[in-house]
Amino acid sequence: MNITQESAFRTCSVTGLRVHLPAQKLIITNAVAAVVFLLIGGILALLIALTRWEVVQLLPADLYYRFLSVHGTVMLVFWIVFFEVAGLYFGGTVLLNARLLRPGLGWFAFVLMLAGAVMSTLVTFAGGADIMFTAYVPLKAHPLFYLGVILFAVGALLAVGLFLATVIVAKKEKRYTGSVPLVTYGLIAAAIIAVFTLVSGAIVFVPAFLWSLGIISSFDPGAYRVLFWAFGHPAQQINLSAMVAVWYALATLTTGAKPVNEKLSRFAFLLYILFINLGSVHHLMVDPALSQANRIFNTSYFFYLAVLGSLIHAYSIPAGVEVAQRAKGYAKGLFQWLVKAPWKEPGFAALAVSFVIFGFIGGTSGVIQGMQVNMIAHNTLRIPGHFHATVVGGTTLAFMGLAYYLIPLMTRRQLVGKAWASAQPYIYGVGVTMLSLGMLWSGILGVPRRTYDIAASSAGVAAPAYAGSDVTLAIMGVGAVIAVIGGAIFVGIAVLTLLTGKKMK
Ligand code: HEM
Ligand SMILES: [Cu+2]
Repeated sequence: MNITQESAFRTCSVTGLRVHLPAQKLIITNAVAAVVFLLIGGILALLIALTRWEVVQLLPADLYYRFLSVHGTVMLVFWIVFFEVAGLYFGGTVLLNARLLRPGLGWFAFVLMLAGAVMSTLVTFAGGADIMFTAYVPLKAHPLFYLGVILFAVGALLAVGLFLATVIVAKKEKRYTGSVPLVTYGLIAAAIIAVFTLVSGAIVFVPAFLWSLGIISSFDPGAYRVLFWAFGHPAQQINLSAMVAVWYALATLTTGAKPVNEKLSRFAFLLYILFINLGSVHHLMVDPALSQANRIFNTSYFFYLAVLGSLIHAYSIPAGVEVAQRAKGYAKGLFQWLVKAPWKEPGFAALAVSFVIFGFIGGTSGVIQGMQVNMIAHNTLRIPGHFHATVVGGTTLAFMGLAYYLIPLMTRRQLVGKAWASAQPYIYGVGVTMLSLGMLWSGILGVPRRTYDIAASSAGVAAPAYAGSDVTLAIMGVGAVIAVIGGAIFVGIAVLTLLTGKKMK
């Protein structure tokens, strides 16, 4: 098949979008890989959450640390990035009416990513990398763990490059007119941040790999931490930009909303690119290696310019929905537009729940803990409490919402269990809310993160250490069970649709 020819395209009978078939295959394959890693991460999530719930304490200590290490990487890197690559190919081709430039390169990138992800996951399961998500030097893992991460990062970098080249050529070939759609613009912002992030990842993991092989004799832990967070925090800004882009997409898909002020929304994405990296220092607030001036400037000033970007999106997305709803005639009083919103539509439910959890729990706790309060929040459960509201309640749920449209559109199969899909965002949302609040609240009571047994860690401390945490950890544990059920429903719908969904024309 000549991939540039019209025969390489089909026209979607539902949306009228033109779909480049080689891109479609890559989108499906990357999304499937993403869901498989989500499944692995979700099973581990349940096990570690039921271990942190002290009265249950399910796993033995060594398995808790091992599964925590796998859970963090599999979820935050493999699930999210595979899905993002699928999203980039979608935003760069289908939304632009364009062809994917080099499908072969896309497959090469996929093979690298898959090989890397499988390698580092297996090594960690085998006990070769019980060093948790941050992999802080001088904790040392088996060389294949680092090699796996490096292969994955190189593959992801190639995929991002392919996306950017595809967008540029689409413009040259006049596949679309005017500026790129806002959703693609948000994805371009994510891709630009991704280049910086993945290069930083290489800069930190390549020496760690050599150090683990014994080729270089030492790796300064202070330098490692600074370099690691040049990768670790910007990676979250990729997730943030991609999530916001998906929010705009879901708002349009489910209510017909248009951005009320497109220029302002674009400017907000620009703020992410320009200022978000400076915020990375919040991870190093208690780090003795950095000067006080550095920490204060970054986390008390520059950081807020990125927050401003989020605040702009936080108003413009609901405003877009409101304008679209009012135009449909739901204009009575202040809130008829909201009451009459399509709450049973999976994409809208995912958008709304993800928006609320991200905004009210994730964003606020992030702004609070990203400044001086970090001095008391650091290394307590407040930290995972914050980021489960952002990357789980926010990004993961938004991606699930998009998948409810992406999967039928790409596989031409009807979604299996639409009623379950309508309920899923609410179930997942209740679970993640309890999980996050339980963690945040436990952390406020002083409960440390990444600790198998707080009873042991508080030995010798006058009672009542962590008083009340029995209740807050129970809230976290019950929330985890509900969230994992919600996650399982999503995986079930995705897999069943792929395998048994009724074929559409
Ligand atoms: C139903 C869903 C989930 C549950 C119940 C859950 C639960 C947990 C628990 C209990 C911890 C350990 C906290 C500690 O002991 O310090 C944890 C850590 C973590 N989780 Fe999740 N999680 C879920 C989903 C996710 C998702 C979707 C992501 C990423 C997109 C994620 C990313 C992480 C990360 C990065 C860590 C920290 C690992 C580390 O400290 O090295 N989780 N999670
Ligand atoms: Cu951060």
